[in-house]
Amino acid sequence: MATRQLLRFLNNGSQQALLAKQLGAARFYSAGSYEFIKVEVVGEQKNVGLITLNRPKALNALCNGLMLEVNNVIRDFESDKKVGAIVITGSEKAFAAGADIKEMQNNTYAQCIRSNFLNHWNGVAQCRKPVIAAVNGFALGGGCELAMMCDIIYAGETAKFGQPEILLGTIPGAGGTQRLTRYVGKSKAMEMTLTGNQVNAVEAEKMGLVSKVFPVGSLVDEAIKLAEKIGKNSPLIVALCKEAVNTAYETTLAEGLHFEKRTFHATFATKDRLEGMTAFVEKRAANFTNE
Ligand code: DAK
Repeated sequence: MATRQLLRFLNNGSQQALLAKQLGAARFYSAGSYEFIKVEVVGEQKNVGLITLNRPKALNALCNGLMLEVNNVIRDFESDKKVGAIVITGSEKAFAAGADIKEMQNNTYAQCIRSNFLNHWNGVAQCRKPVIAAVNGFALGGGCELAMMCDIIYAGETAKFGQPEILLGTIPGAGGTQRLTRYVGKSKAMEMTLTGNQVNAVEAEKMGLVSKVFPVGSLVDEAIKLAEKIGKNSPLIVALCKEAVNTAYETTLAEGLHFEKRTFHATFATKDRLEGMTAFVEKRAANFTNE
């Protein structure tokens, strides 16, 4: 049976991704292949990976299976040379209303420790390609944290961000006390995490959580346009730039500046740096080759 036929035969996205990998066919993204997400490659150049969270009855609550599918697809997009950047979105009503409360309701501490509960949530944050969150509707708890794992957040006018875990008798577990504080500062992070209060798109933009706000209907297109624009640059240099910006969160200013300078120096070891500067001097568009 041909690889694609065999892959279609399996109706479980995670199984498919695993088999696709084993068969060396990591670039198989079939619309109906996943249980909790939709996966497409979009944009004029077909260079943008689009993941749409698709669990509408539960407002895209991030159950285990959904996060496993997201991680698998992120890995596949990472290894697909044609994909320059990735967009993650949800529905107009909800980006995601958090981790699945029903799934974790009866967990015990011992179970959490034994299974290292939800440890696999890091896939998006670890992706080396740029990831853009396009948030319409609710981004609550793990939904807000998933958006913050992305590199850029675009919001639709109806977006609502919040960390309501305190109302459930727990605290954020995937960056709500750490990434949110770095995004918006201590006072606003404390207010949001200690009350569970939500902020709307305009407030989120003012706080620096969101980089731009768009009408609901054009949000995803705008996010794709942004991803396409990033995708025109050298993938190699984009990855270095992303790493350098992220280093700002992990180090002192002096260490970060040193890392940035050395990384800048390192770009002079690439053909794309020479091509970029030569194209400028020759007044033409650069033709990057990822070398
Ligand atoms: N989990 C499970 N089901 C959910 C859900 C969620 N988070 N949010 C909504 N749903 C389900 C509802 O139960 C309902 O299903 P049925 O009862 O009809 O079967 C359906 O979605 C529609 O929801 P509502 O009827 O409530 O819709 P409304 O429009 O009235 O309200 C709402 C929308 C978003 C305000 C409300 O649904 C809501 O408050 N949802 C819960 C929001 C929340 O508390 N989120 C935080 C969850 S805790 C970690 C990683 C992640 C996390 C922790 C650790 N590690 C890596 C360690 C994350 C934790 C969380 O996110």
